[in-house]
Amino acid sequence: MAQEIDALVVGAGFGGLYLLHRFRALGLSAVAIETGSDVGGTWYWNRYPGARCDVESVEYSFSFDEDLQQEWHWSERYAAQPEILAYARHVADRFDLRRDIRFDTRVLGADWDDAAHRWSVRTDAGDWTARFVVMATGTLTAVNRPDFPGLGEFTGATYHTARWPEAGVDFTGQRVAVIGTGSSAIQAIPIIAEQAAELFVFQRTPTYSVPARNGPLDPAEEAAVKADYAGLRMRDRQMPGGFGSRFGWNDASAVTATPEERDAEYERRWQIGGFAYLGAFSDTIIDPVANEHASEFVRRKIRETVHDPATAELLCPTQPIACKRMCLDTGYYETFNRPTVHLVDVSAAPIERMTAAGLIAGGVEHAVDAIVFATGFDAMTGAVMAVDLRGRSGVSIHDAWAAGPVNYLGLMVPGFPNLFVLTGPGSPSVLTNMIVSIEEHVDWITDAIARLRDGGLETIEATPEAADAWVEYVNLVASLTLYPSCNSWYLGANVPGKPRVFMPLPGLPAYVDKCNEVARNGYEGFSLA
Ligand code: N01
Repeated sequence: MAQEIDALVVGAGFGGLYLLHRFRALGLSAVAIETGSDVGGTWYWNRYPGARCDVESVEYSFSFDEDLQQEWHWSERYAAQPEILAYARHVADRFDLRRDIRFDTRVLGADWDDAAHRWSVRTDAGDWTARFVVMATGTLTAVNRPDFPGLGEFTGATYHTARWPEAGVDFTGQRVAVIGTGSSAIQAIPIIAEQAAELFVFQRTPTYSVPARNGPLDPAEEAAVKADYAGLRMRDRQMPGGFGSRFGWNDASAVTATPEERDAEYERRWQIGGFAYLGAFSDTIIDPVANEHASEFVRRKIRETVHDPATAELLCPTQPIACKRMCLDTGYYETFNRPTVHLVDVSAAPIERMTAAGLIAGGVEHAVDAIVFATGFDAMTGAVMAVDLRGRSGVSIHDAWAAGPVNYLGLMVPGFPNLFVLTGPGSPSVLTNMIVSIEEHVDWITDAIARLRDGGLETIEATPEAADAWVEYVNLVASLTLYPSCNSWYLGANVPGKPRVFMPLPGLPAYVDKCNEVARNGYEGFSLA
């Protein structure tokens, strides 16, 4: 017998936690179903060595409760995974959310019942029916593990950064291969290199990385933030990515600046560390000439840091900076000065296969004791499509999204009434401070449900016309930037066979204004019944 509730939330990461809190306050009966054994979502799964956030701790945290943000103390400028997980646990306990979370349970599918106006939800531990379903499944959840030939033949240990053993791994004395050089690899490599006897880094595309300049959180800075936390949150929400207002966005153009002005600004921000670098000039993401200036400055830093000129050259990216997500590091480029660390270029001669002893690339076998897959995710759509969602007339999400994700405001898919996607494709999502985007979406969804209830209505659904126009708009905005100009996971290019569509929408403030305007205008673009 299915259990009846008002709202079912898939996932108990930061999105799921805040949804439960808001739904409860609205008087809804709500339950979150979570595959993991605890809360935390991405911070529950990504336990690889060196995992930490690339948004500063005082900004990568909830703003919805003043007492919460005043009482929590972050120890570092960029919190490491265990501390962020502890924060998620604290939020769950402080707001007594655990009683409505079912852990170690996977949502298998959900079918819309048009007569009852409810979703029938199947899990591997029983069934539910719910008026509303929210996919709080996270954007970087479904693991991408390339299907290399011979994978099963390797006799050593294999790991994926996003499914790291809870007990940790000691690589002391081992020969280790790391496949990938994205954000996860760039954080893990310096630490694995300290332990391993030999480390082989298999690089297909070099990535731009800027020093994080992490360290203990300065008590004076923490006090200043807490003295006006609401002000900081408000200013951050005016930034394109919902964070970084303290370092600001320089309105000047890199193209018209003199070489001296450019270098001074890049250097100033390089010293600050982190994403401040991308705010050096206003046209970095839109003008190829401006972008090349910012890119070349990083290449110069790489060449200054890495002693072996051939290795330095291999580490220098050629795609526009920020086209793939920029990385933050602590000692990444310096790691390649260790005699035990070897960069293997697999751009032209890809990894061919695994063998019992290791892996073959470019015709050379590299014998190793362990292989670390830092190969990323089937981003943004992977976790939503892993659930067998069937909307009106049994239409599957796989059919609805066969040519790429279609939705309105990134929030609702036509033909799937009362089903919301949190921070999904078509919204700013991964281009932002995720917690800000989560709060914006949860507040909007909660308000929409309250509006239905107050109006004696039962369903809300995006119209196909509004969704088609929205997809066109997202593509148009992306095409005005350099984001779609390289093979990134933003485009789905990292997963063989995935439709190539630029998924996130650049520009948080304009997006939030649009969502609020839609709500003010009686949810235009949605049909309410
Ligand atoms: O994954 P990625 P990630 N053969 O997709 C390579 C967030 N995050 O887990 O670029 C050889 O970025 C692939 O090569 P290429 C953040 O948003 C945040 O590192 O496709 N190589 C690439 O180098 C980030 O962007 C934080 O040519 C193969 C790597 O694997 C996102 O998560 C920390 C390959 C995958 O890099 C994903 O990051 C960590 C193959 N067959 C993650 N297939 C912070 O907050 C893939 N690769 C700091």
